[in-house]
Amino acid sequence: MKVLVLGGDGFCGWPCAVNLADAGHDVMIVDNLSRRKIDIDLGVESLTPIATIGDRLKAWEQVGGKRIEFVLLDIAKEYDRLLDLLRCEKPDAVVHFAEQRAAPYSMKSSATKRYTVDNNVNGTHNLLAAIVESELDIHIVHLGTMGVYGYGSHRGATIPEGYLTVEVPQADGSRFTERILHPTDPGSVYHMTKTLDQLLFFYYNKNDGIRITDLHQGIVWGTNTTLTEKDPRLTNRFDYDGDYGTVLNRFLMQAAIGYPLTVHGTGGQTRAFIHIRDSVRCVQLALDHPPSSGEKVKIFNQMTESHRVADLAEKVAALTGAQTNYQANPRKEAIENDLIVDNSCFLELGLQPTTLDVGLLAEVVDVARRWADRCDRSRIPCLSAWTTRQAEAIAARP
Ligand code: NAD
Ligand code: USQ
Repeated sequence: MKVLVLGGDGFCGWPCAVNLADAGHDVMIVDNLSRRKIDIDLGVESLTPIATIGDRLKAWEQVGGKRIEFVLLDIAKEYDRLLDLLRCEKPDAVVHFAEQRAAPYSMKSSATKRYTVDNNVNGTHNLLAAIVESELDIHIVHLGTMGVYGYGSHRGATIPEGYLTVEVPQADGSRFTERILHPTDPGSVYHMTKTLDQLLFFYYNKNDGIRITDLHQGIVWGTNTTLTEKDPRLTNRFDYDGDYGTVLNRFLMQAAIGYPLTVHGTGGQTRAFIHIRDSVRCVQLALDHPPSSGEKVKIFNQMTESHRVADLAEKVAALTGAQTNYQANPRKEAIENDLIVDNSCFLELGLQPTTLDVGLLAEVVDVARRWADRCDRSRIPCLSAWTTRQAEAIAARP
């Protein structure tokens, strides 16, 4: 299969691209390297040293399977080049990772809010419009987020895979049932762009019959896969800073360097998680099981388990002896929530979930210890505030 991996230089995209190449597919990474530029703008670096895209690809050619091609292209701005690329490559599938993916970064300023909306919504829309204009039958596999469903209003209900069956009352007292997109409740400008992506997919699938799989992914933890471990130049990125670091990897890294675990609020927030190795496997499963022609957008909940933030901190503390620092929450979010998720689609396709076992947690701590001297402790706190109220609370932190 010929696959374009949009955003294939990023944390989820890079291990996915090498995995697909290893499986024998023709892989082309399309990336504008904006994430590396944001690192420079923020003055932070991945905890693990990452090679340039050129060195990554050279290393893969030496130690890996099939060669991976690379095209430097901004999918949000370079529509004509994207269309030409599709026409020329005629891919069977496009895996779409190419978005600004950090909620705190999206809430930093009006400039980052606008950039996140422009980049994510235009990128997704350009891809859809270009597929229609190319007249090619290309399966899109998009990385969405569990955050589209929101946290806090489910009252013990199980979150279905994208669609909700509702009963609609009629004036005469009768009712009809309908399968609708699950209502959205985004918790940041970033998460909001993913809810807009969902509507774009719904429309282009209905109007133009584009075959789409939207993966509502939970928080990805871990760093490398067996393939990215094959050579130091293949090493995956490890974000730990207050804007791009995600909660579990941050806790494991904080424990490794003796920094008290930064729990926001009470830590009653419950979130969905998936290990990077399972994330890679899920994308492959989604590519192997495309929707058929005329089928509605397939939506899978790409997560394997849910945890409360405070429980994660406790687990990491038990493993490492770390201290915990409950601190004013920079986000406007529910103090606590339940989260029961249906993920049966991937389980039925054969996913064997990698759960939070002590061995894998320790593996991340080991990676973090190895690169501890690359950590800038001043960049650990999350300082991007959702509103002025949270900004004041952060400023009042002891
Ligand atoms: P990342 O920032 O590491 O990677 C994103 C990649 O896309 C980067 O290489 C960046 O340069 C590229 N990119 C961004 N905008 C682009 C554009 N306009 N044109 C071309 N390339 C562009 O992020 P990630 O963690 O790998 O996330 C990838 C996708 O998975 C995102 O859509 C994100 O929303 C989703 N996701 C990530 C997580 C997670 O925990 N990391 C969880 C759920 C969903
Ligand atoms: N949190 C802490 N301490 C920290 C960092 C975070 O308590 O040091 C809390 C946050 O307040 C939040 C929760 O942990 O309640 C999750 O935060 P996160 O940064 O780990 O995850 P999030 O902002 O939701 O975003 C990440 C990815 C995003 C993806 C999303 C999946 O960056 O791309 O879409 O996870 S999900 O959370 O399922 O929506």
